[in-house]
Amino acid sequence: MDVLATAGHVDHGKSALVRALTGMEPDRWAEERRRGLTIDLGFAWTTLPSGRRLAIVDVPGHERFVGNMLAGVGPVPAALLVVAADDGWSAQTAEHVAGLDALGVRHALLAVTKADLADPAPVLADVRERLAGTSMAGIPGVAVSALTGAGMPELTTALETLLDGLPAADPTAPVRLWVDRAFTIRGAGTVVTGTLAGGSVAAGDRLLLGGREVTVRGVQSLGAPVDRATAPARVALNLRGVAALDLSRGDALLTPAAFRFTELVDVTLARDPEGRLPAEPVVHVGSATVGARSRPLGGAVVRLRLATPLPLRVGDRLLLRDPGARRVVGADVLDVDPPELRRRGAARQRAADLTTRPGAAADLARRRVVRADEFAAMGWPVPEDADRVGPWLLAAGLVDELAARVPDLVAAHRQAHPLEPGPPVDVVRRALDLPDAELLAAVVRPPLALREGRVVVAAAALPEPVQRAVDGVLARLAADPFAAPEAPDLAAAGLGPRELAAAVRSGQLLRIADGVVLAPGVEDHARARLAGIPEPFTLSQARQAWGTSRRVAVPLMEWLDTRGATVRLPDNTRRLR
Ligand SMILES: Nc1nc2c(ncn2[C@@H]2O[C@H](COP(=O)(O)OP(=O)(O)OP(=O)(O)O)[C@@H](O)[C@H]2O)c(=O)[nH]1
Ligand SMILES: [Mg+2]
Repeated sequence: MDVLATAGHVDHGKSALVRALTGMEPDRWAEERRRGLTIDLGFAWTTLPSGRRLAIVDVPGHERFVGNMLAGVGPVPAALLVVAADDGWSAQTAEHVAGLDALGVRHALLAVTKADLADPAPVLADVRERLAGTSMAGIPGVAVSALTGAGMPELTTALETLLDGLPAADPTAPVRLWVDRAFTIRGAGTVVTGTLAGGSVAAGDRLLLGGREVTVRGVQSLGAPVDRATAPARVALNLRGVAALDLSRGDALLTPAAFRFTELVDVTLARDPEGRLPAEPVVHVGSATVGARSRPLGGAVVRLRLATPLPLRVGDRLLLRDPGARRVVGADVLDVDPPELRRRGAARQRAADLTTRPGAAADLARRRVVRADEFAAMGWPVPEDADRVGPWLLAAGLVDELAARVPDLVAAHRQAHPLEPGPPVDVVRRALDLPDAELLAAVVRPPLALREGRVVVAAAALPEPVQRAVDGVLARLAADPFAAPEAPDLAAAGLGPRELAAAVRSGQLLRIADGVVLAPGVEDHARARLAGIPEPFTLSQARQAWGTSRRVAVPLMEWLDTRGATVRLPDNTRRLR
């Protein structure tokens, strides 16, 4: 199915043309029919001779309802511009064309209607000339009469050609259905309608509406139930989990986790607005209309603070309207999570950055690290050279850059805290300004390693005979954790000062004092034994609890003090901390 929206001045014959094309009445309200005036959006559909199905969103032409008009055309990619042959280019022709131009609508067809009342040729020529400077430059034009049916076959043919040229919608895209109507049907409950511009919806789908989850009970398209509606399509969804009163035009039903709401966006104006951009433009996107405050950052780059958060993505086209001056300008979203601008000159710098370095890779470079799902929800593709670590995405080159900084951090920490095997991971995480310690796995490289919550110098391989000797010492310490071997024993095993230093560096032995080595983990053993004796205890009592000599007990006690495992009291006794 394809979807297009009408556009054009009040009374120029939009609804009559929709009626002639579809045989359906687009003016839904009694008041509309009584006054012969479209007030709100109307919906009709037909099957063209080729078999192609076409849904039409019929918009009001009256200047008072331009908000409704924009909500109708917002999510629709193609337009049918209607101009009356007996009236020609008029105020709302201009206003609607400006709106479509700001939205960047390129796929459109001009219908000069009421051809039974006046010669359509001059109007056709005039309108096409006026469209020359817009996104709709060069669109085909057809003269028709809804009254006599003249030109209708040509209009149908031109429509088929137009629809043939529409870019295909992405059926796998996440759903962002901008609601244009919400109502209650007796027996069925809440129903919303909208133009599905991407993705697909089926019964049973869960979608997010603001913060709440709703379930799709059933889907209708063009008045008939369907198993699944795939974009582009007009859809009506029967929803569970929400009352119609809680829904209104401009709400969006979203694929969970695929979008994030934002009230701050940096945009680039599609063209320089004639005159200044208003300080408080009205922003239209999809079927939503929200107030905003604008702040020019430099060049065509503007920061918008929205009065209500919207589920926007990078690349979205917004329409900014100055209600007072009846001026509109298009704006493309460049960033949905922009940095605060505090320093002097930050705004100008930001504008320059966004202008000279657009795109996903540059955005990721500015963020350094971001969760991959969040980056995708902003609307970015994964840059080719980005690194992935668990759920995180890192800017190109960042992993290497950080990895190169870790050895110095570890060395500095070991210098300041010689008794610690290395800095706790959180110290390194903070120094590298990383959001999560799990990222350290990617930046800690041999000979460094992550061990027991610290970044340590990993067990560099020891020469065979040294390793055997160290294993012997460790076996002995496993049997008696406080029996530090005597210097002659170490020497006899081939463990001189150099070999011992290497074993300590590798983390296999712990040096408590000159010539006193114990196994890592001795702290736990020491504390366990001390926990078994009354507090406070003397050094001698501790030594007895450990069953070791003064040669070991004295430095071990001091080592425990330094680590904060024990507290030394004024009378020289100690207790566990
Ligand atoms: N003679 C003639 N009259 C037409 C034709 N098309 C529409 N009309 C008449 O023009 C008037 C306005 O037509 P609508 O279709 O309601 O115009 P509209 O553009 O939908 O107006 P709004 O929705 O209010 O903006 C009606 O009285 C129609 O009968 C046509 O081709 N020929
Ligand atoms: Mg109408």
